[in-house]
Amino acid sequence: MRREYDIDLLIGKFKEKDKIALARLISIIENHPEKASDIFKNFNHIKHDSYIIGITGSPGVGKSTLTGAIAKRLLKEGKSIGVISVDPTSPFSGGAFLGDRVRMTEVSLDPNIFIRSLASRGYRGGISRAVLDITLLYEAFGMDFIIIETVGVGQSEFEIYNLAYTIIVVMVPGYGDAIQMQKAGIIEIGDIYDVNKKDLGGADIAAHIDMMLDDSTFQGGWRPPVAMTNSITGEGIDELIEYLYGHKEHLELSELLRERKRNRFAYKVRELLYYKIDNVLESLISPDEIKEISKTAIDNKFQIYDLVHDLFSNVKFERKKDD
Ligand SMILES: Nc1nc2c(ncn2[C@@H]2O[C@H](COP(=O)(O)OP(=O)(O)OP(=O)(O)O)[C@@H](O)[C@H]2O)c(=O)[nH]1
Ligand SMILES: [Mg+2]
Repeated sequence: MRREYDIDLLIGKFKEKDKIALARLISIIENHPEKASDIFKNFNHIKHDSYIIGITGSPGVGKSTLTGAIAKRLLKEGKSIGVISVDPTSPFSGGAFLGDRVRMTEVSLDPNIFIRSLASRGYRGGISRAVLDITLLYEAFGMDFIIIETVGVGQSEFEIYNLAYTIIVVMVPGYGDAIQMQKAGIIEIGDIYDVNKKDLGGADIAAHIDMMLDDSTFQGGWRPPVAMTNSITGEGIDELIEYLYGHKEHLELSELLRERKRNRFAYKVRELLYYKIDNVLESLISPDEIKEISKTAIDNKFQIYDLVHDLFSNVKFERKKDD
């Protein structure tokens, strides 16, 4: 078949480190999740591990600019980098691409970096599936580092801490007080905190976070450091990179990196299972049955839970012998 031939051709070029082939394969996986297994089976023998960094924070705090600054440093060390920017403001993929490209212009021209922006909605199988699959493609491509940029904590459609090994939470001067941060769940998820836009102040917020961290206990023995950066001029980036390597080493020396890798795949496995169960459910309960109980529910709306319970109780689940 012509299409399969196309994929083989792309895989061949991909293995020769052709970035256009990488871009094409990402598009195929985004738009045709059912082809993912066909594509990934070509990489079974690849053992390469990329180190995955998550950068998160409210809109406009400078995540993309910071990603560019971090990438610039890592590129200088001869590392290769794959970036995934999840942009919630863009209504469609591609729209985000230009904006982030502008913010990362300097580094985007380097042959050792590949930048992909995604809108946070509108992907078959969901944004987290798309992001995870792109990280797998980056790993197969041989990227040393992967940086995932995403807005927000706790409210985003996918939770970055399931996918990344080191999480950098970015804040800015005037963000608010420590209580707000605690409420937002921010103080729990960071491995490193960064107060960006230090040219606008921010010593007070950095001190606040430090104080709160002093009062916290840490599983695994890592006390998150607090950095201050100006990601436009690059001030403070060296220190941030030091913290990054420090955390990476901490994870590598303990069992924690394995645990984070396990988390990443547990997340993926659960996702794939949900997807399959969804399909099974469709085959077990017909749209007519759903229509039927919906009709009943119009007159007996307070019984909706019982109706669904009864419908579900009547479903026969059988595990196939050869599964
Ligand atoms: N003064 C100052 N401005 C900065 C700094 N870093 C980024 N900016 C500016 O802040 C604005 C937002 O930067 P982005 O990098 O797009 O922020 P973002 O967090 O990626 O934004 P979204 O992806 O839209 O959430 C831009 O105008 C940047 O130039 C900094 O250290 N100091
Ligand atoms: Mg951005």
